[in-house]
Amino acid sequence: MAMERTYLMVKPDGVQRGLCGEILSRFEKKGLKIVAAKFMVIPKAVAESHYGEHKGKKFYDSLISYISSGPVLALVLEGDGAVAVCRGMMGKTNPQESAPGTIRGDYGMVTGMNLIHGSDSPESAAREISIFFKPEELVEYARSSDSWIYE
Ligand code: IDP
Ligand code: MG
Repeated sequence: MAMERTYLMVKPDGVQRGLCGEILSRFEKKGLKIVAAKFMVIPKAVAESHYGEHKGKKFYDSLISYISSGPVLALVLEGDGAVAVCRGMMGKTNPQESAPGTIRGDYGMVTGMNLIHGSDSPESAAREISIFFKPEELVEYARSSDSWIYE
């Protein structure tokens, strides 16, 4: 197994629409393990660091104000192939192109309000986790259900 950690975040539109529980519940039911969670408003400078790869693109300024516009639910989830599994559950960046059954496909209408962020590679995950969480905030524990999730 390739146990991985990924950084996920219910974006401000997801929080305002009351979808935190619904979204986290999907990941929990799938079998992902919660390693860390934090409810916070992202300071502009932190948003700029997180989305640094998009600096200079035409949507960058609106992306930074959107992601800082209200609280987000920041999460670290763990599981076998967690990065790709979670990206699949999120759906494509544009909710209109996301398959029904995915989070963006079920709840979103436009790219600028697409409800959720998820790391796109294990390397991005490590970088993003370190932006939002201190090492001691990542909780180590045994989960008894693991023996019924993994063979
Ligand atoms: P991802 O979130 O699916 O990884 P990225 O291409 O990394 O997609 O873009 C980061 C975020 O920037 C998107 O989730 C979305 O919130 C926003 N974004 C990307 N492209 C556009 C756009 O064309 N218009 C408005 N917002 C965009
Ligand atoms: Mg991305």
